[in-house]
Parts: sequence; structure tokens; C-alpha cells
Amino acid sequence: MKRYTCYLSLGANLGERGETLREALRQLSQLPETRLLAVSPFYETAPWGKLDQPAFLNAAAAVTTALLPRQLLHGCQRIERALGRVRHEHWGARTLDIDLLHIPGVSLVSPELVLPHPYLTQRAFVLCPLADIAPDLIVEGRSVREWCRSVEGQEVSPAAELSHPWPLSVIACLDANRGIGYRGELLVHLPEDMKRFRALTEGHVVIMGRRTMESLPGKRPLVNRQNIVLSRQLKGAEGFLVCHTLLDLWQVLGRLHAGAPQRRLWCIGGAELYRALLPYAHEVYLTRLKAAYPADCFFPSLDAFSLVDADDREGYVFERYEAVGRVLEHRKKLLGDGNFSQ
Ligand code: PH2
Ligand code: MG
Ligand code: MG
Repeated sequence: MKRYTCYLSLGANLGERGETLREALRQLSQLPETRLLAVSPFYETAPWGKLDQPAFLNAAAAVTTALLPRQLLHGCQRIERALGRVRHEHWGARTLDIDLLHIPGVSLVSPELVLPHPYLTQRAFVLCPLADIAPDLIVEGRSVREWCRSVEGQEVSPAAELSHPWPLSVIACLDANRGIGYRGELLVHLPEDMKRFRALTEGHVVIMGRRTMESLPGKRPLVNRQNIVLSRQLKGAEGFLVCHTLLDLWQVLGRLHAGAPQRRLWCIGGAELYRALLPYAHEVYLTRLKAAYPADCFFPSLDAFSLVDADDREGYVFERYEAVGRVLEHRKKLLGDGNFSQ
């Protein structure tokens, strides 16, 4: 079956823009026969074309797909509708816009779809994110990097909120049945696991659910870490930053990240939080116990992830997973060697 590589542009300028882009990317990766290869950070961009509308958040993505270009377009339109897009006026404000930019080897002019996208080479809000994930891609005789330089006057800057769609790292200890806890406690206290947990998370940010917070010794925050609790109910807790919704969390993380971008953002449990946040993780560290224990809560499935490292010890294995298509650009950005400014 023929597979296409397709470059896409995503934009939002109404509602919770970052949330919408994150969810759109998640849904894109779930289209049939489609895999997300890369995603750029989110950029804050001045409106282009029609100027009297709010600023946009824009990103670029690359997918491979066995869908035909028209089918992919229809998939994107379904996602736009699912996330509340209402078509008003041409080039006007919208909660979500997904455009097919370029499919190497495909040139197409139809009422529905024109490829390459007719304005691709004129728009910085498309070219700058695209240059992050495909600087050497040739469009209309020039590389995206070169096209990007030709639009330098247009306003494009890294987003103030957390600008990566998959900013999180996840860490967990599970048994042979994926059990992670029993009656509010960990299954076992394994000194080597504790040591690894501390080594990985100290100096960074840890995000936990309310029950996990309550299970900490003395309900005290973990030392040498910025502690965050995600809980709908909890009013406040000394030493913890409390977030009531995912949106709250992204805003708080955005501020923390801006102040100290080298800090990693660790999701440390429990089960409910793992389920909620795994879609936003680019990597997972597991300690896998070889035995099974009585358990009443479990780690979710790691379908979207692949094992990249395993260190087999007596009675347990230290594993590391990466999410396909979510990792590369994140690293670049963390290490500061990405083409992040214009
Ligand atoms: N989309 C448009 C028109 N203008 N401007 C920016 N900055 N970002 C967009 O995504 C955008 C735009 C039409 O789709
Ligand atoms: Mg558009
Ligand atoms: Mg469109």
C-alpha cells in the first residue's frame, strides 16, 4: 500500500488555543493508518491576511499515512468539527484550523484541495514551525529554511504558555500485572527504585494526584522538587501548588517552564493521573517488578510507546519508553539547539 508523508499546519485563535492544538494532535495521531512523525513547538503569531482578529497559536506537524490526500483532508476536517470549529468568514477567527501544506511527490489542484498549499511560501506562521521539523524540505525549488528567511518581517515568537504538545515525563513502579498500588500505598518499597526515582526527579517538577499526595510521608512535599497536585476538590496544601483542571496545569507549567526551561516535568501518579496525562508524555520510566502483588489500581496501557532501554536486575527491570513521533523535537528544544527563534 502506498504511504504518503504529509506536512500540516495547525492554528487556533479562539478559546483555549494550546489545549485545542494538543487535542488536535492527539486525534490526528489516531486517524486510521496514520502516524505522527514530528511536531513543532507552538508559536504565538500575529494574524495574517485579516488583521482585526486575535493572535494565533500555530504549529506544524508531519504524518505518514496510507490515507489518500482527500481522505486525510476529510479526517482533518472531522477533527476541526469535533473541536468546535465553526466556519465564519474566510481567513477569520477560529478555534482550530488544520491545513495540508505539502505531500512530497503530490501536486494537486481541485476545488477541495490544492497542494502544495498556495500560500505556503508567504506565511511565516506556517514556515517557522515547519522549519523546526523539516528545514531541508524543498518546496517550489527552495528549502523551507530559505523560505523562512524570506518572511522574517512577520511576527512569530515562541508561545508564552507551555509550547510543547508532549511536555511530560512519566515515572512509575509496576508489578507483573501492571498493578501500581494497594489501599493507597505502593506495592513494595524497593530501595533501588526509590534511589532511581530521587535521582531522576530531584531538581525538577513533580505532578501528582491528590491520593498520591496524601500517601507521601507526613503528607509533606518531596524535598528539592517543585510539587504540584492536580485535584478538582483540594483547596490548598502547604508546600504544594494546586491545580484544579488540566488547563490550570498547563498554565502553571508554562510559567514554571519559562522561569527554568531545563527542569523536567514528571508525572508521578497515581492511576487516574497517569491515565489523564499519558497522552501528553514523550517518555516513560518504569520499574517493572517481576512478581505479582495484591493491587487495586493499575498503570494504563503503553500502546503509543516503544521500549528503548531495559536494565535487567534481580527481581525487577528498569525500563525506558519513548512515544513514537513525540520525542525528537522536545529534546531539541530542551537542549536549546533547536531552530527555535526565527
Ligand atoms: N490562518 C489564516 C489566516 N491568518 N494568521 C496567523 N497568524 N495564523 C493562522 O493560522 C492564520 C492566519 C487562515 O487559515
Ligand atoms: Mg488556514
Ligand atoms: Mg483551513
